[in-house]
Amino acid sequence: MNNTILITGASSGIGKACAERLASTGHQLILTARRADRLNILADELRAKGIKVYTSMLDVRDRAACEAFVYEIPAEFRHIRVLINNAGLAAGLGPVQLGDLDHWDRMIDTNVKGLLYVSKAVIPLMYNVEGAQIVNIGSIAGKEVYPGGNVYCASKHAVDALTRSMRIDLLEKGIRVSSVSPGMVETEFSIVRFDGDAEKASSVYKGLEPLVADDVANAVNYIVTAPFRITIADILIFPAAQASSRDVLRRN
Ligand code: NDP
Ligand code: 8X3
Repeated sequence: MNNTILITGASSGIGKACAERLASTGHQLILTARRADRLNILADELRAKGIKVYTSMLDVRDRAACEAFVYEIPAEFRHIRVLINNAGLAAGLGPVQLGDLDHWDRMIDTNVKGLLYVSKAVIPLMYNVEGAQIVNIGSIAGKEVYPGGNVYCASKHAVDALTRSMRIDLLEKGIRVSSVSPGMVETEFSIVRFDGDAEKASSVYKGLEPLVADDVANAVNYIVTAPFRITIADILIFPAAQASSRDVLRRN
């Protein structure tokens, strides 16, 4: 049976770039997200290159849907070697005292609970798969905090804690657990964060060259293609113009 890579949030940005990059590893792909139209376009492009792809419209916040999704995976895709927990978002940026509770729920439900729901449902399919591994997409926001980042930073600190905890818990099952923790990557992330305000989103990257999604996908590819004797714990990756959450060099 062929080995499968499952990517959450594959309709855009880093998840989509991972699908495109990892298509060359010889795995078949399971691609999930809420926007099925986008997944289908991507899947057709990959199938045209000879890659076997299964797509599923999945909202990772929906616990029952995560459980049902796993039951529905076709037999030929069930040998899951790699799970990439990428689906995530920031909603808003501002002081906690002015925080929007719906934003908070959305970030915690997606970034933390969604990652847990998907992992809990998928992990049993990874037992006895040689070289099994989970890659969580963390963030510099999971290592540091910055003004107005409060709940997003907390959710990514939770991803960091879960990555380290899962690595310990899954040791006995032979499942390696890694994270990739990027700084600024220009995707739809800031457009989502600022509720579709494209001007505000582009100002985040003004005067610097941010990472592109493919830079992160290359880091994920390094982890996924490493020899099975290696666990890469974490890759922290910045644009050259960034040294920490708050140290960014902008030129006009
Ligand atoms: P994008 O907005 O481009 O992509 C986010 C992806 O997550 C989309 O495919 C979206 O799909 C999916 N997603 C969001 N909510 C859900 C949900 N409830 N259920 C299923 N899928 C969901 O942003 P990025 O590619 O930048 O973000 C990917 C990951 O990278 C996130 O975890 C983010 O926190 C992290 N990250 C991003 C950085 C950046 O600067 N861009 C830096 C560090 C980390 P759909 O809407 O179709 O469901
Ligand atoms: C996204 C990067 O710096 O906006 O996780 O938090 S940052």
